Amino acid sequence: MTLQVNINGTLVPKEDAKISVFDHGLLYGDGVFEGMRSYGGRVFRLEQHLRRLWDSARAICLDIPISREEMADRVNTTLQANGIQDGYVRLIVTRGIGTLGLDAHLTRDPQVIVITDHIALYPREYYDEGLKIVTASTVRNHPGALNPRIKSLNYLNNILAKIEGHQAGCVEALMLNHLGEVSECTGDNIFLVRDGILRTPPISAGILEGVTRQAVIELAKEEGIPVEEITLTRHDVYSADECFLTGSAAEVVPVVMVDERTIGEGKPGPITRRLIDRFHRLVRSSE
Ligand code: PXG
Repeated sequence: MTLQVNINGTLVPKEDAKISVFDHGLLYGDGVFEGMRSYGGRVFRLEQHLRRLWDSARAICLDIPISREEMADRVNTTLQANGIQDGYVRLIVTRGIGTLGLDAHLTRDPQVIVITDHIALYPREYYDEGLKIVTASTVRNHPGALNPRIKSLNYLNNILAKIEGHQAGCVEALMLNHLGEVSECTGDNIFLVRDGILRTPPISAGILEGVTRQAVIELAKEEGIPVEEITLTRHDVYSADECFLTGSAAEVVPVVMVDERTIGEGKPGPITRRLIDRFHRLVRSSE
């Protein structure tokens, strides 16, 4: 069965799922998106993802032409049409067709796209043994230039850092903000454990407010693990007992080496393992 893509409320086979070359989403990366996971046919924290999508759209003066309820309906219809239980969902809202100039006022009909697919998960050994990552020289976008809280279609900042990661033989790369502080990875948030305390950079470090990040903070608190959203430096990373990343695609994945420095014991730590376990139980219960 060919995959069906939802474009503006209509399901079309993926071969026919096409957008105009005059769409400002293509011409300028002008639009917003979300990446979400479904477990057992239900999207994990759909409302939070929709809230973030609407917040991102508002921040770039883009009116999403449908209601959140309608968007949620389209997500569920598309998952069902493709018979997807455990999968990946991508929402895209582009600025729509315009002129070849930058002017957003001259565009019309934002395009609303829902793609659902089976997910290509990270290999099992990443979770069992942990990842090795490097710090990218590409600095995370300055919040005053393009706020990382906006999940815009312009992801070149992250892509440039990810290329650096790949060049160093890594699947993720750590990004610092314009002050040299730890911000996040290219498609994941970062957490450290030191002396039993869980630490992660605050939103003010210039990061995306990850849905998985929020879920892990809540789980840690339930487990009685103290959590701090606090400025972190590379020194804090190198001297951490444990490190892990969170993201819709990766879920919770341990990190055991950063810039050739071994983190803690060089294997996934006990708090990381506990939170991975708790996270798996949470997504299965679809909270
Ligand atoms: N930071 C950035 C910059 C991201 O793009 C996260 C953190 C984690 O957020 P969530 O809400 O997913 O916990 C992201 C996630 C992918 C992929 O396929 C991931 C993201 C974007 C595009 C692709 O891994 N964003």
